[in-house]
Amino acid sequence: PPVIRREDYLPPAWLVPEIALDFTLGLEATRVVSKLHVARNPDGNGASTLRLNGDQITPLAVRVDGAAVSDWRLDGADLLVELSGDAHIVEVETQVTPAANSQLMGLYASNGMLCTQCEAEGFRRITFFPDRPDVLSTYSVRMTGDKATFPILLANGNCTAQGENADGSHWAEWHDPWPKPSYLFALVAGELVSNHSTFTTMSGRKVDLNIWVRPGDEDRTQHAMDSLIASMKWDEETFGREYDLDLFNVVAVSDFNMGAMENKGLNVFNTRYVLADPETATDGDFDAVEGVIGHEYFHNWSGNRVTCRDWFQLSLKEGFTVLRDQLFSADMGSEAVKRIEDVRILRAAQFPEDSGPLAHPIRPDSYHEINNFYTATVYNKGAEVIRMMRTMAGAEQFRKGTDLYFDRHDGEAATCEDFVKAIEDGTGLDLKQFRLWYSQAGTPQVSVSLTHEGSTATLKLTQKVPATPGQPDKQPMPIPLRVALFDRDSGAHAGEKLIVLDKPSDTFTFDGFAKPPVLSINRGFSAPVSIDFDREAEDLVFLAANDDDPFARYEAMQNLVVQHLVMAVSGGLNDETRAAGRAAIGRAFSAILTDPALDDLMRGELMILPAEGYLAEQMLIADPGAIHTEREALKAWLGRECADDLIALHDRALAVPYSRDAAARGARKIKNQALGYIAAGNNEEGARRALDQYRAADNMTDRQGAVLVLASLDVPEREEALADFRSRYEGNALVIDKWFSLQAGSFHPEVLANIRKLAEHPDFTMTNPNRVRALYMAAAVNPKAFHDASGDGYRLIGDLIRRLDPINPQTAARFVPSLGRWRRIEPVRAAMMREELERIAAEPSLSRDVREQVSKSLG
Ligand code: HT7
Ligand code: ZN
Repeated sequence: PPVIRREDYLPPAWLVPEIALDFTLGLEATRVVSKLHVARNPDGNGASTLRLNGDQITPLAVRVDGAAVSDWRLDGADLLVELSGDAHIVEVETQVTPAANSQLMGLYASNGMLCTQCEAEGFRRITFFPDRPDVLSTYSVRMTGDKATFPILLANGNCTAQGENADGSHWAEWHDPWPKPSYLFALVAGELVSNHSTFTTMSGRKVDLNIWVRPGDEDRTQHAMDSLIASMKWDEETFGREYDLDLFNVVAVSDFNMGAMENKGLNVFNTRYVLADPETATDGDFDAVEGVIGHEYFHNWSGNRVTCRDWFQLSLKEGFTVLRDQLFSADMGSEAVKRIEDVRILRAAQFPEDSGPLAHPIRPDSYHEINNFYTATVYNKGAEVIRMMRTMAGAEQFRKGTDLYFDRHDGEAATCEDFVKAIEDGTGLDLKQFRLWYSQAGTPQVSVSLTHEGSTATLKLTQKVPATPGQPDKQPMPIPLRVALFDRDSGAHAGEKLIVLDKPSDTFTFDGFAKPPVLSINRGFSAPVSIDFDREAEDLVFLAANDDDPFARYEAMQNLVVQHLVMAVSGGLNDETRAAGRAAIGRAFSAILTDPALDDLMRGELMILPAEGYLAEQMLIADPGAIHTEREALKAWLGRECADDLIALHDRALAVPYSRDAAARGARKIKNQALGYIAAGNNEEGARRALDQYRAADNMTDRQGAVLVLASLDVPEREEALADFRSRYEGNALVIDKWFSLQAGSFHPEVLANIRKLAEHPDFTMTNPNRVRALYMAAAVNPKAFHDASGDGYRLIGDLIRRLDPINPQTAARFVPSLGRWRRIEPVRAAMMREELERIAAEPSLSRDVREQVSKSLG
């Protein structure tokens, strides 16, 4: 497949200021008539040929200015029409088969209803169109369908007319006044019920809000509605952004490739990010609903009103919108905990991307398949890059920059460069060198040393941006680091400073220290870098107990454990140093368990051990077996060493009644954390407590937490809990997904055999992405299953990719990166991972999605 390059961008030859779409709906066959008002683009190349993209559709009729034409041509999947003048009306008829659309791109059937997914290039699977984000049109949509099958007919914008026909069908017309690119088009038809509310905007306009779900699900929509209203208010207050239509619809569908989609005025959501009640959703699920509802809503400005010029600019809308949703969630709950969670996600998903064969800058230079670039780099690192600008400018100045960006580019298809320029102009920052963050891939490594002489502490920092595929040499980037130096005796510091390392190496001096201070660096994770600082365990214990920056406190605890486990895995510990290392960790851990000044949400966060994947990232070549063994051994040791405190914590938390307030959520978090350690230290005690917790549970957080622990144990209580869980939630797809995930993600000795059995379970299906992810993504990220020494875990994922690719290539391709990590894994496993990739590569008809990921991974 051809490579698409950013530098080859050309403006479109033809624009489409208006489009009218007429759908005759059917699950098996839907007829589409599109009427395009096309106009020659004064900034285009003047070509007389109109190129309309298509994908697996054929033109049934083509008319130009009302007259049928026959001299149209197909160029691959695209339709070419010759036009003589500067403006024409081009009509094209197509027919699609939604029920056969297992890719879930374009128009497809889900659970008896029809819905669309057009980002990035799905619109061309519905009708022929210049399917690129810099062609903006106003859309009018007419839908006709059987009233019994499709009682609700929705599209973007406002409903302008509706009526009934004598044959039992009915119709509706929708008009969206805001010009938009085709990827934001949406249509939904089916039997739906809504939770309705209203929101009055800051200028006093009343907006109707609906969350549409299948009948029976409406009782689980209130949290989504509350989150939507909170998002609308927050965006007005924080970014000055007001909603711009009289109606905002959200529809939940059960078959969806990603989390949700921000179609103008008609967001389509994976049910997973809409439906939540205490009985079926964990606290984490509630938070995810709030975050994704916010994210999609915020796109109304960052993505829809100002869209992307081309798909290389994806981070323009996604990075910025992720930052906006992170700030929103931080304001809705605990800022400290949210920051830690976001960094954990970045490290788990983005750092490995940046250090592997699929590394790319947040603004990529080329791609084969754009679906492969909806990555943690574009989204999460993109957000971090914008967050750094905010840190350097300060929140108030940053807001001036974003106001300018929205004003300047409203109604346009913009670039990342436009964004940076607006931030530069609005804040007064000089971002010339900072732009490198957009073009250079790889996680910068900052080496730190701190010396002390007289009363002066000298901080020496050196940066290195590692080579990545296609980018062997890198330039130094501006790295904003929030630092504080603690006095050892008082446990306090004289104030935090922001320093910017923009050279390969630099020194910074700090006066007034009689004794060597303790350095707290990259506080709040002010830069998405990895810090290399070899320091005494006692300094980390000090920071874990005293740092007033919650992220830095968490980081100290993580570093303490990472340093110890990396040494342990590499065979660098003897009995004595192992005991000393554990003792230091034990002291810090026990301080966390008992510190009365900590709130439980934060305490729960601090109790989490670094993930095995993150530990592997710290090593040039990792042995996943050794990492697993050492980490589990440390967990068990902590479970035994701190047993009394853990049991006291578990008992205290068990006594807190269910509520959604922060204290009760904190109690549930430490309850599950404590249970995990208790079970690691003493399987029988853990199993007994877990089963009691399960039986007494009146909410999903407690229930899932108990099953999570039991699923990894080889005890009789395991079967009881798993069987009860399944029968209790029979028919609830989202909870049955959990049932699959809990088993596939477990550390049970037979986990791989269990996964193979689950794949044969009648509730398993390859056509529902949530179910596929529930089983197989849980397996792919489970180091015990995936890295099993037999290589069967690699085979499991390789087989999945080959079987899933013809059904849903986009979802299949998302499993490739796990195998692509082979270069960083010890040689025996690496060879087996590579072999799996080669087996996939040998398939004769791979999708573009999987082909690109596999060949880059082998490359
Ligand atoms: N902007 C949306 C991306 C998305 C998507 C992309 C490709 C294929 C299917 C998809 N569904 C949603 C979601 C978002 O980031 O807000
Ligand atoms: Zn998004």
